[in-house]
Amino acid sequence: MTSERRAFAYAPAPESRALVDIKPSYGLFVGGEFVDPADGTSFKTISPSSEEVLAEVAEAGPADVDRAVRAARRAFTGPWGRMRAAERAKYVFRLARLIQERARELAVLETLDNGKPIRESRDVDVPTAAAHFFYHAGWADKLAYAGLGPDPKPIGVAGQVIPWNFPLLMLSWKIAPALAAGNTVVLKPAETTPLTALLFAELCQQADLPPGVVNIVTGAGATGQALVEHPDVDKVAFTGSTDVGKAIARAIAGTDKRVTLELGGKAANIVFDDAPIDQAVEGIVNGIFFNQGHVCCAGSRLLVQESVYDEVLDSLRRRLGTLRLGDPMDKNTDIGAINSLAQLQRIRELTDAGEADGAERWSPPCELPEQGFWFPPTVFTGVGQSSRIAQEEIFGPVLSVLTFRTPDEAVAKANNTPYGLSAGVWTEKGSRILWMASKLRAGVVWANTFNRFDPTSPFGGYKESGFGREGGRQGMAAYLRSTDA
Ligand code: TAP
Repeated sequence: MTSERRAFAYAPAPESRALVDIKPSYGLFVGGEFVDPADGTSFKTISPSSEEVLAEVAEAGPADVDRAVRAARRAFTGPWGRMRAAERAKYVFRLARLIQERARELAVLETLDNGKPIRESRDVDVPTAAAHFFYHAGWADKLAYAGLGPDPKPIGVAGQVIPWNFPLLMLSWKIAPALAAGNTVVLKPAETTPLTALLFAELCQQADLPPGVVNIVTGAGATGQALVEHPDVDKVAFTGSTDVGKAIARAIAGTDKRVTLELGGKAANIVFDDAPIDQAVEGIVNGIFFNQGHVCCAGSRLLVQESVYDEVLDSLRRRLGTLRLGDPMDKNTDIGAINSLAQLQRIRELTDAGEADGAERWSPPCELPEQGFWFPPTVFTGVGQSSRIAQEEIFGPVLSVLTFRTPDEAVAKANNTPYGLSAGVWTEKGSRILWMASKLRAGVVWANTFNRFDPTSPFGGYKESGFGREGGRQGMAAYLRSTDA
């Protein structure tokens, strides 16, 4: 750190760790209670910022997954399936309230297990998770308005597999609509971030949710595979990488399982020369450095109109010099730890490939802590369209900058990707925003903002970003069977 920066350093302001009671070990949550895995195996979950072991977590094998699916089936054909919709709504609402009541605890636990800054888990992840439960509670007795006929029915048992980047939030995207529609669920969190899902299991107990409505099976990829391939799972909901999404699609092809796949992205964040530059720079920073860039819809490709290239890049570099990287539990921290060593190695490999392809790497002066997994905010300029850092999802705090001259060229470059999850457009012209939105092959197009999420708004991709939507009426439809046919 330079002496100039040290002069303006803030005093540390860590959130209290005492807010959470992490147990030394956790079982699987099946049929409303915590149980030991059939073969007794377990794995450790660590804090990525310190490499400290946080807890020992049970690893579910096929017999455990089967037990969880059977518990979910019993609840579906039993109390949950027979319950009046208005009663079901009360449970979903109660879960929303409990997330709010225990928000501090959930935020601290998420930050410890994931490495993301406490400011983000406290101000974004947890409130948005609660908002998903509140929104979907309202749907439970209004399914006739989902656009699937007068009396749509739940699908049955949902097998849900989620990634590590927004553990509690992705859980809420999965569980809230499934329950509101009358399904029961078995959810597998990511191996590196199981703890908030296990605390959510305690909230289900606190809410007196009938046993088996929500089941949580922890484990690695093999547990997820056993879940999605289980013959008594009616609906598969997966969020994760495109490679695993393709494997799941192959595995369930030929079955009558319903499926939604929310996969990777390589979003273009497009800045025109008439954009409010200061605002755009904030949007660029939020687009790629929020959550260390571990965001499926991250604005990882910046497309800048040539006439404002120098102005945007100068301003961006100045702004990046003010970002604070370090202890995720410190409320002043902007950039936390990379979630795992494996992810750090992937970021290193791709950024090295970017340099080998001839792009120029830049990072602000930034001290990395010695313990834990860290990567500095990084900007690549002179990036060719075919370079790996322009084509592949890095899933880290790394921005690839390209330029364009005309709107047509911006559209062509933005769409030159196998993905199609999101995009951003920065311009003062409303007509240009609408024109661009109609041309961009992306599930979400943000105008003069980036990374905004709302449970009422459907979210999902085109092309290799997957299919199906989460949020809004479209998200509800993914958990319902039409009775029209
Ligand atoms: P993945 O490696 O695909 O893992 C996602 C989940 O699938 C994890 O729980 C993983 O278990 C499990 N899994 C691994 N192999 C499996 C298999 N063969 N069958 C069933 N489940 C399996 O992704 P990730 O690295 O955790 O997450 C990053 C990816 O998620 C990025 O590509 C990102 O873009 C995407 N993502 C997309 C969205 C949306 S909404 N489109 C949102 C967030 C993230 P383990 O972790 O235990 O191995």
